Amino acid sequence: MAELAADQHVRYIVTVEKKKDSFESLVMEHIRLNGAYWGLTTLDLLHKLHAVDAAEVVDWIMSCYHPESGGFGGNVGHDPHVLYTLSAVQVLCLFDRLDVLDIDKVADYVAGLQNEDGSFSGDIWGEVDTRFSYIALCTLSLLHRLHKINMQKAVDFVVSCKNLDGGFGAMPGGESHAGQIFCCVGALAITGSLHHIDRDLLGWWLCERQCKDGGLNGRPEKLADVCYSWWVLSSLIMIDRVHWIDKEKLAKFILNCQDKENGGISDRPDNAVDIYHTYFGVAGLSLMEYPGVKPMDPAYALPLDVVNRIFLRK
Ligand code: GRG
Repeated sequence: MAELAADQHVRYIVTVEKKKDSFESLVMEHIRLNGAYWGLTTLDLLHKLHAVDAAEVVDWIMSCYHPESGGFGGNVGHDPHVLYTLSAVQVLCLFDRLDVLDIDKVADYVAGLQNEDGSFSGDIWGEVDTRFSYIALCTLSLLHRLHKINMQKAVDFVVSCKNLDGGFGAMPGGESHAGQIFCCVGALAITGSLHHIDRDLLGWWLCERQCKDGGLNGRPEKLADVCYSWWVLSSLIMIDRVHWIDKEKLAKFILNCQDKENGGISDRPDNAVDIYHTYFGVAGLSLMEYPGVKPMDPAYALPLDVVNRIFLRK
């Protein structure tokens, strides 16, 4: 089996960050904070977080903060949204620098996006999606502020998005999709509500995502994509059914998507690499206990030592 080209991936991540006028940097302009989470978490998983200047990163993160609302934008001067707020909190967790936050202000921003039916909007414009339920619960939990929301209603909304096939969609009645399943299972794991899941039924749907090439897809009839290594495996781990996947075939698929010379991982073999698939490829390998990669927490999507530091120190 091919090996993980860890040094090349580290070099790729550090250079993407520096090449501000590259194609990848330009298309990621509006989601830069999200990209920072993907890149920096990958560096940490590969034991190389020190390859970047922590103080510089923290200053930049805080330049995306909106003190009036308490939320973070995807880049300097961009509007606040829960997705970037979670990324900011996650990156600050990586560097153990939550101390720079006005924690109650940030938590109030997130809690203020909860709707009457328990769902969460992504920002003031109101779009509702189970992604935002997960993001809100994950952020508030990392900040030790879950008590600021109506947790029962938050759980009830997620459960109302469960389908007959055992999966979950973006809204009640929405098609089951591995990305949304991660969000709903993660939300239920964080709130201690996994008993709402039929583990065998969902485990069966999730393990059917493994394609002949060893990779995982996000829903029936679709092509495998490296990112589903994370969305599917993390969900299977949370419901204790990860042994239903052929891990060796999946690891081989991920490793075949590497650019072994210049670093980076793509969605499928021979495609162009990007930072999103590099993160989810390495994260997937972490969930399969690949040697040299730090273990990850499947619910918080952060290295396990970072999550332990947050919850054991409290
Ligand atoms: C902290 C890891 C972490 C996540 C934050 C944003 C978020 C919460 C979760 C997103 C979950 C999600 C919906 C992932 C799927 C992303 C994806 C590859 C969508 C592509 O959808 P299609 O329809 O692709 O283009 P398929 O593969 O179905 O053809």
